[in-house]
Amino acid sequence: MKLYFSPGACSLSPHIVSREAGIVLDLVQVDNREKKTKAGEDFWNINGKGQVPVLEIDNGQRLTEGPVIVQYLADQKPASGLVPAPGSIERYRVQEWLNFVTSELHKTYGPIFRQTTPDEFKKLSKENLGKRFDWLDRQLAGKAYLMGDKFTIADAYLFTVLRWAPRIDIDLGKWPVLKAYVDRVAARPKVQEAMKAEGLLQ
Ligand SMILES: N[C@@H](CCC(=O)N[C@@H](CS)C(=O)NCC(=O)O)C(=O)O
Repeated sequence: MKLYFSPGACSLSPHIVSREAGIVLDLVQVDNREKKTKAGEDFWNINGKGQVPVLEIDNGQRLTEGPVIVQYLADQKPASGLVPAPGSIERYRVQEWLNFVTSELHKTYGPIFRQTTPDEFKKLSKENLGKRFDWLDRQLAGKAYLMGDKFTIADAYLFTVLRWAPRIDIDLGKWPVLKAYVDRVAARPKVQEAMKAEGLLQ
């Protein structure tokens, strides 16, 4: 399988999941500004939405949307325990987290990163993120990971978007539980591997 990724972008989440699951993927780096792969392919032909991540599965089909890709990958290796069984209430809990991360966190960052967004909008978006972080800090109190003791695909995604906070001048130190959570996930050997492979760590 092939993963189209851009270093440090939301594609880091399926990248982490693949390594945690023991799935070896071919990594195809995409320049998200130029919309070209490293080999010079037009990325618009790979994904008409022009966004990473894209997972090309072995029959040539392409899957997009990070929260779906991570479930697909983890379902290939159910013994990894990265996602609860389909149909179980725990699976819906993980999906509840994935949906929260995608709609309440991930998509709030986008306009803050964009140079053309008016400052007032950026300020409001940062305040909204701060409110979500207040809530998350309480949810994670006394837990190692979102689902308890076990690292799941939802943690790979949450970690990926929390990593962006310093880039928009949000200091996670204001939320000690959240900060400890990010450090805990960052210390996982497979997470380190993925970050090194993307050039995010020495
Ligand atoms: N709904 C998509 C969003 C993916 C997304 O926002 N990708 C960003 C990187 S984090 C991207 O490729 N942005 C480039 C662009 O939109 O031009 C998903 O959840 O996978």
